[in-house]
Amino acid sequence: MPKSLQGELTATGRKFAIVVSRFNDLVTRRLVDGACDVITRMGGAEDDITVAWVPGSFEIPLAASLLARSGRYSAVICLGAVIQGSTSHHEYINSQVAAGIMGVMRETGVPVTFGVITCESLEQALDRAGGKSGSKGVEAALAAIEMASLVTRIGVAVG
Ligand code: INI
Repeated sequence: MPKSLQGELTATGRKFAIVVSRFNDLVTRRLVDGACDVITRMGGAEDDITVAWVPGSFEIPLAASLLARSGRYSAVICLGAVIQGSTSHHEYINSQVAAGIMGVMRETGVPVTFGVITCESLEQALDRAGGKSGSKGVEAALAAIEMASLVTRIGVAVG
């Protein structure tokens, strides 16, 4: 029989950090609400959630890195909304943010999840922030909860 390892969706007793961009905050405030809601529904305490606001998504990786390195959090949840405008600015931001967040996760060993919406319009962004297409905030928080548990279980399994 193969030995199976899976994270469970319980946030009880865990501390989470959320890094969120103030740019497009009509959207990102909803992502934070969705993430906090799911953490508390899975047994986490509101007092165990720290929310760090950064100016724009480009600044997310630095704050995520500092929080992950602090050793205080089971996972870091990154939230933002990059909306395609009339310039190519968004293209530079998108590629750097995704790579930056992945780099923080690899370098620290702390789960860092990606809840940055990338889309063409404000309407699409709102759809993905608790509207008709679900919530990237909820998705990123669920992934953080599951990965935090999995990291603990892998630690136990490999001694
Ligand atoms: N930041 C975002 O989070 N979303 C955007 O859509 C966006 N656009 O399109 O410009 C954006 N720009 C700001 C950027 O993230 C930095 O804060 C800025 O360049 C300063 O470093």
